[in-house]
Amino acid sequence: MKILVLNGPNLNLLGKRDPEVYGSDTLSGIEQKLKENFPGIEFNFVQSNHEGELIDAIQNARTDSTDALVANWGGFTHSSVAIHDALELLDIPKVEVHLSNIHAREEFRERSITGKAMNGIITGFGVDSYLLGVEAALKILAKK
Ligand code: CA2
Repeated sequence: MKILVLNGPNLNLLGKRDPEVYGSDTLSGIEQKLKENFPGIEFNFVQSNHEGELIDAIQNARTDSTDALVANWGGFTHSSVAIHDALELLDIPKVEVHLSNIHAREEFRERSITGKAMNGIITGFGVDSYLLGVEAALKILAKK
């Protein structure tokens, strides 16, 4: 079982600022927690500040036997039609996750463009959003 975990812009700085919004875990701490909680799963854990790199990773997942995608698109969540379009061409379980609750913040965070092309969105549970995201992807796979 192979799960691609994509992380968008600025998430490389997690744990270094705004712990009241995003918690105090670093991104590598989140990767560790995923590996500890799901020892049988091979995680391909990627962060990029570049939209094109994220799109390349989505496209590669069409052919490299990735079973599911869990993604925190960061700020691209609210702006990227290009990521949305790439996601529509990827036919595996896709779960969007957010550390913070995007519905309880500024109005511009309310809309998820990428979320329209995902199976669902888990938002507001801190690091647990990632763990729940993997659980959700496994549930979808189990029903296939
Ligand atoms: O809550 C989330 O996970 C977000 O995807 C985080 C994005 C934000 O644009 C989304 O609306 C919600 C921002 C990631 C920025 O990462 C930071 C890391 C350290 C300090 C400050 C921001």
